[in-house]
Amino acid sequence: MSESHSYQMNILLIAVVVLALAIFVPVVLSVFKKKKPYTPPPLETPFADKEPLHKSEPTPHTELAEFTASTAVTHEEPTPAKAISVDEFESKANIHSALTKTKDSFFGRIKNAFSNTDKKKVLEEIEEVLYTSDLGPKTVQKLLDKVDAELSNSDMADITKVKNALSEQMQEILLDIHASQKDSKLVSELVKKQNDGPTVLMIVGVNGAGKTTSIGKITAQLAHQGFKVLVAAGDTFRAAAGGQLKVWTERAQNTNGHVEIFWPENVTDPAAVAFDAVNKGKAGAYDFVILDTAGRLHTQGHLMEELKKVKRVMTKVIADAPHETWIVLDANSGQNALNQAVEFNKALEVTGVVLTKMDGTAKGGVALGVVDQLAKPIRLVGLGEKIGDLKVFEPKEYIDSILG
Ligand SMILES: Nc1nc2c(ncn2[C@@H]2O[C@H](COP(=O)(O)OP(=O)(O)OP(=O)(O)O)[C@@H](O)[C@H]2O)c(=O)[nH]1
Ligand SMILES: [Mg+2]
Repeated sequence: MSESHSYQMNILLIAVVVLALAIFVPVVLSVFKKKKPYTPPPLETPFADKEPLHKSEPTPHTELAEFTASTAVTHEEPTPAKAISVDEFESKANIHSALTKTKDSFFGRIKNAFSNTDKKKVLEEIEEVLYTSDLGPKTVQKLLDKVDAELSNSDMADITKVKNALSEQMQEILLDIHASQKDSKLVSELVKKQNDGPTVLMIVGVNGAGKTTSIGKITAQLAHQGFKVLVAAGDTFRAAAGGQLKVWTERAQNTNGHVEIFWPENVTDPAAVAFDAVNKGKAGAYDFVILDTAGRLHTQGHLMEELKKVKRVMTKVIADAPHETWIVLDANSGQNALNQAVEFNKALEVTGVVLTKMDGTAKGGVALGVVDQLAKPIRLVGLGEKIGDLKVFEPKEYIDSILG
């Protein structure tokens, strides 16, 4: 074979190979493309069809570890607070107008039960109203027993007599427990002022109950009276919590009072904040130290343990501190507020209740249930978002408000 012929054969061979590749490569690629992609098996979710626990609860904090996380928390400086006008401080809010909706849903509905003159039927209707008024079963039974025992068949037609029976039972539940705060109008009259060192108040409760807001209102009032107050930012969980407290502190300062915030940078352990705050309060001759805490669910055992520790460390500085431990409850939580109160009390032995958001709620009946269940006084009621919207709880006024 001549050299030129062999060269031509080689060219031909290469051309055939190139042609073959041009045909087969796309075919092979398309086969790979068509191959079904891998899809993982569905995750097993055995509880997917179940109702979540604590459906109505606020979003819980996740883990204790996050409370004591080593990541440094730097302060988020809030916008400075505006000066408080006298109008705002001297709020006109009162429990009578705040409880209009509660009265309508409570005594308003009881009144409607009087279309009937048969005692048994009237009692049944009253029972239904009471059971849906956030009082709790134990309290409902007491009220029903009273109405049943006090009234004869003919009395049942008399709404005034039923009202008086209910009022008497309510007084029985509320008056004795609140005897020590009778005629008190100010926070300073509710707490025993310590002669030696600051009076320490610890404020606890679930998320969003109104702890920080109530502390702001309490502080403003104390400062306005001339007390020296240290407010401690013990909510180290939420980055913005200290800032929120600072705004309230500034507003309280604007009442011409001496208020300071203790908000240490980069401290993530709430027990450390509490310990240092009480120390500072003692060394600085403060009249009051008020400790804000992070909201938590009463069902979160580890977070309740943490709160116990916060309380315990304060005794290392002042043996009987905190002198008051108040649980803040949102009146709108109704029956759930009763559970919160019971569980927080088990863990911390609370000394009183601050019942917030009483303005406009139809669930104001919860006050009666909480006192009956807890056997602790309601110290204060929140009647709005302004600095002066916090009043000492007065049982008689409360009873009159819900019985119309
Ligand atoms: N209408 C009304 N709103 C209130 C009252 N008290 C508090 N609030 C509002 O409730 C919301 C929550 O209040 P906070 O003081 O932040 O509650 P908190 O318990 O400190 O919340 P966390 O720190 O998140 O646990 C705010 O919008 C307050 O303005 C009250 O008595 N009446
Ligand atoms: Mg708060």
